[in-house]
Amino acid sequence: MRLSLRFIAPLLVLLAAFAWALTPFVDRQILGWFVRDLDIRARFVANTVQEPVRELVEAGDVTRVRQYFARLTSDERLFAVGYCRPGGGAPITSPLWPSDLGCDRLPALDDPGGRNLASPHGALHVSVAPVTLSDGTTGTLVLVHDMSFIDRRSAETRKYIFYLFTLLGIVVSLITVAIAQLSWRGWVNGLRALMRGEGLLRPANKDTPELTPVARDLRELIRNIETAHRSRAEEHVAWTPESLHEMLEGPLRGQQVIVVSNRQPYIHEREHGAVVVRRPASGLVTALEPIMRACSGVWIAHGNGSADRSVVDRRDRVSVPPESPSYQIRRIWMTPEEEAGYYYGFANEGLWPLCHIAHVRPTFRTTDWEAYVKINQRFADAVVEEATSSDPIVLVQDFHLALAPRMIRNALPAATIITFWHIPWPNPEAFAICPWRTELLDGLLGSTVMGFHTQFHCNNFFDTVDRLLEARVDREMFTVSFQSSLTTVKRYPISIEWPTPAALISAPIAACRATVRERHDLPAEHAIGVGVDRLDYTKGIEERFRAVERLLELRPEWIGRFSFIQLAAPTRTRIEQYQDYEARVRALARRINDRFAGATHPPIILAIAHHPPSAVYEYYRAAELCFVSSLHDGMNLVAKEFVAARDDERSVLVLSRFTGAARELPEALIVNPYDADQCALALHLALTMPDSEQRDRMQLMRALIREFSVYRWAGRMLVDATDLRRRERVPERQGFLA
Ligand code: ADQ
Repeated sequence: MRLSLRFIAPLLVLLAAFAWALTPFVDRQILGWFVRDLDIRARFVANTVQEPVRELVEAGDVTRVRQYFARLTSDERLFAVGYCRPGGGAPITSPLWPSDLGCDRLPALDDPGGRNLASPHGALHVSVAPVTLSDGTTGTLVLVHDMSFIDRRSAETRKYIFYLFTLLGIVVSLITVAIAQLSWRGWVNGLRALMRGEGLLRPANKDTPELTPVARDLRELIRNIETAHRSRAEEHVAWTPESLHEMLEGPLRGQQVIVVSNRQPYIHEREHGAVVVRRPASGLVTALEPIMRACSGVWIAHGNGSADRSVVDRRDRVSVPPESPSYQIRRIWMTPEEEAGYYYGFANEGLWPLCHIAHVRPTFRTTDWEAYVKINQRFADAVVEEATSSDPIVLVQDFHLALAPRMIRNALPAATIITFWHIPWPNPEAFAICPWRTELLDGLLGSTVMGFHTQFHCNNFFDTVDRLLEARVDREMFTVSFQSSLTTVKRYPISIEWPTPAALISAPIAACRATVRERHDLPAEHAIGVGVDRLDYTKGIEERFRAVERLLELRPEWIGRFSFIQLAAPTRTRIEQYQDYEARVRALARRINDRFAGATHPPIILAIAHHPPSAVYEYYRAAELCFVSSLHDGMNLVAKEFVAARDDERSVLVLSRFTGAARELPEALIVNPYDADQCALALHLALTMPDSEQRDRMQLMRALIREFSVYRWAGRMLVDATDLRRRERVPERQGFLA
């Protein structure tokens, strides 16, 4: 309506002004026509009455002349008639003769047009005609016409002009509004198509050529926005929670985002009768929570807390974060048997060792597989229930949910499913051990995008698909085409929060050094190495201890002057292999300490516990070195946390080459954890490294983590989701054009 008014108002104003300007012209024109009519009429009347008037005048009977004139004025237009004698004097007139019209005020006889005269009776028109007498002299016959009818006609004409223009205004307005609405709709549809990206690939819409210049500008604008977002992702510009928020407010405005992971971002536990909320220390939660907060999404996860069931609503949902609820956790429940089969069995005894190749045999049981299928379906069903549109963006996390992408795809074909595999992907020979290898690959290829930490893992995935499935692998375009759907396989290296939360690095380095040494009864100058891991056989904790032992063998000067503190969080303790591993690690630490029992301080300090993040960071800040010796690790966040913790730009990272992190942090001392001599040498090198070299290495590693934070990891996935969603709409249009 407002749009229509914008058209109609100026149009009406213009028409009114035009009518107003036109009226005097029309008046003048009408007056001219009527005056000309009156002159013709006057000549006609004069010609008709000339003869009788001449006879009556020559007869000298003034009374009869007057009577004759009075008869003539019975014609309604003829107001008065008079005769001026050749010699002048008062005219002989009909009764209504205008008093101020004397014979001396008449128009000239040779003037073909008459003269207009204002009188108390209204406007009058005076015209004259000669009356030639028998003595050769010429009198003047004066005909005075009433012009008031012209005023009446003029007023009527003005009225008709008004009606005409009003009608014209209404008709033109209606036509204009109808055309404007139609064109506007066409424009809006055209622009919408452009925004969806259809016009970006098709240079111009042939149905709406008028959109071509707009299309050009819009294409440029969209390209600029895309470039800005891409450059953030690709050109080392820092991503922040705010820029993630911008993405969701901009290109992804109004799109629903659903995260699916086994681990939940908040756990409700019952402690001493009261419910407490815990936030597990997890890079995943740190990265995905800003997205969830910004789009009020849903996070679907296993409810494993002791009070989880008591706080959810009828639909198993709870609002989080507790301090300012902005998104929902939808909890999935499972029986202890289901959890044993799906989580401990198939995921952690089967897939975990299968993918890590850390010399622990994977165990595959049919009952575990059945539980895995069932629980994946439960997660997928929850996604479908939570979806408020047919095309949500679904972020599926990790190896616990390999089948869910296909199950979600079957129910929501238009969904954008981004699956991230947090652990390594092995070579095809190793993967082929799994009895359900094709089912797993099929499940994962339900994804729109499949993400790994490194290109090496992407390549292994390509090789596996190539070897085990009838699929088309395009290594140039990084895609797999399987059962008429396309999966893009990309590298998204995960990282940590930057800047590091102030609470974690608030205590000064010197204070951390002093506190840690005091806690373990070590002297002020005692050198410390630190290791922080879940107590998992893939983390190479035994290899690490052997390297420390070898250091003391090769460089005995460190005996009693160096201790390695290992923080080890118990994990998957129900699984036998993990119980064995813990026993082996404890025994090894004991043996090495016994071997160097003569030293004033033990070489290995083993603290098996889950430490709060602030305590972990205190150790990072207190140590001379951090040793990450994973036998195989998707990324390894400990390496990045350690570097981020060292804002003093000192200390050294010794890093296994079998971690994803080693590809991003070449300034660390990169080692093969299986080579104890090499690792021992690296430890010695770290302990004796000059400050300037420590600073140079730290600065480079810190710069990388600053730019490639966990927000970039999430942001790049969202950028790709945006691009793919736009492209996915194109085939429908191409079909339409064909
Ligand atoms: P994880 O195998 O768990 O992760 P990692 O990336 O090192 O390995 O993350 C461990 C996290 O747990 C770190 O944040 C660390 O601080 C914390 N942590 C370890 N020991 C702890 C302890 N004793 N007390 C308290 N906190 C402790 C999987 C893959 C990795 C990948 C991540 C993220 O195996 O390769 O980097 O996912 O994708």
